[in-house]
Amino acid sequence: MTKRVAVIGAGPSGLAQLRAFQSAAAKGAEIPEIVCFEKQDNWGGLWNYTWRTGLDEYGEPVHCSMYRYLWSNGPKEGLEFADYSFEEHFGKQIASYPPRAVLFDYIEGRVKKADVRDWIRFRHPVRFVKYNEDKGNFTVTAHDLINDSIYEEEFDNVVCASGHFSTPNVPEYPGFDVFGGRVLHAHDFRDAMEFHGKDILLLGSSYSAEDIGSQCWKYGAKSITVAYRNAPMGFNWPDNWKEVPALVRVDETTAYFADGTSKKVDAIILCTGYKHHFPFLPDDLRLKTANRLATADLYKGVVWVHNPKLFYVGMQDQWFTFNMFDAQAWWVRDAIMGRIAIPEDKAVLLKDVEDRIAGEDAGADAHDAIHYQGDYVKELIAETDYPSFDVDGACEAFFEWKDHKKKDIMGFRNHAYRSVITGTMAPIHHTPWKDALEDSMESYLRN
Ligand code: FAD
Ligand code: NA7
Repeated sequence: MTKRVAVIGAGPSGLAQLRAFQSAAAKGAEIPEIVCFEKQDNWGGLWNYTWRTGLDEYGEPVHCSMYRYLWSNGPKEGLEFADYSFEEHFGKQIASYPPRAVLFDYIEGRVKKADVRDWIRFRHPVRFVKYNEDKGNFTVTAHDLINDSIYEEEFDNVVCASGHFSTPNVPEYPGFDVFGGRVLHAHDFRDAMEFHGKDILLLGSSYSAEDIGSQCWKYGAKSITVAYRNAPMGFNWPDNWKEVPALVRVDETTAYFADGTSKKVDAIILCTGYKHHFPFLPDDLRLKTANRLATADLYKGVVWVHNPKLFYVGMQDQWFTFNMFDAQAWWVRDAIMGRIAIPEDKAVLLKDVEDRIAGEDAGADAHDAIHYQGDYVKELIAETDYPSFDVDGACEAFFEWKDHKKKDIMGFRNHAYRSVITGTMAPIHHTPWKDALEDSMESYLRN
């Protein structure tokens, strides 16, 4: 009987999994039956933008953490699919930091071409996964939201690709309950225009704080104050942008910081990160990890060490994204299809995890971290037929990107890089990022 494989999520990671199986089928291999469960009504994961926040029309937590005016926060040359270049999709080379809609279109283009949409059951959140010791398989419980019916099916393997930047980490600080303005998490931030002319406070010193602050600056916030817990981001910020030490408390109008200073603010945006959150998995299957490059309990970064029939894709913190998900998905496909053997000795799996954690910990800085993840991508690609590409070249794009940010945090998106897939240089975008207020796909592609 044909194996059955459940894929949870049709974001970039889940879609990479579908494309991996489809590419094997296209080469003549007999592949398992694939069922992808997706809780949203379309594919693309976080890139499937919605104006909604909180709960959706079915009462499900809204998955989207992206916002209007979001442009790629790293060069597209670092994430390009090795089997589907930007040039193939757009018919020409495009500038290096595409807005959200452009990247959505690119993600969608590859899976439309692969013709895998029928493998996906949209509006079907997975409610539970259980391992059946007696049968050696999984029972997946899903909710068909459209017909409001809950049902079970059995699968030989499960690939969890449900993402980990959707369930917000929401700290509380004294006085939030009396503060007169809005307090929201980055997950619920949508439109920077809301903060035009306002004094805003952001907590956090990572990507969300940097980018949401930059959006608000671009669209006319009066001032931006960012409170860091451990270390400031330290960029050369515009005049109306200030980094201050940790928030201590707020009252009705004012925020007070650890260095004794204070600032009257209109709104507080918590850019305090996300949680790996799998409410549909029982204790014996549920990944519990910090947001890091070497996750806990995943052999080769993808195999659940406590039950190697379960796989996770895309659970690492990310320098590499789409191409790393591909490398993982191709590897998982081959493990499921018996082309790659997973060691039977659990001690070997655990040692692999330990070594990966030690490898990450041995790195001193972002430069080492980029190399570390690049090496991981190379390791996986070497073991499958995913098209090999110049991973070191992608690392170089990341190094240049970091350098450009250091030089000009509001100008780094005006640079262009060379594709490591086609070798072509990207054009410089026609309008500097800070002036490109209209960021539709049509406008971006006018290069
Ligand atoms: P997701 O995109 O989160 O997709 C997971 C999918 O699983 C979703 O479709 C969700 O609906 C579905 N799902 C979840 N639970 C269930 C369930 N129980 N049942 C069924 N389906 C379920 N990366 C970049 O490369 N460049 C960027 O510029 C960039 N910007 C980012 C900006 C923000 C604000 C955030 C939060 C992330 C950004 N990322 C960026 C990183 C992002 O994580 C990846 O690009 C990518 O979206 C991860 O893909 P994924 O499939 O692993 O997860
Ligand atoms: P990250 O990268 O996980 O960063 C979370 C930030 O939030 C980080 O600076 C943390 O501080 C800070 N944090 C966490 N808890 C608190 C509390 N309690 N108080 C103050 N500050 C806190 O998440 P991001 O949302 O920035 O990025 C996630 C993805 O979204 C990323 O891949 C981007 O591409 C988009 P710390 O530095 O630990 O002191």
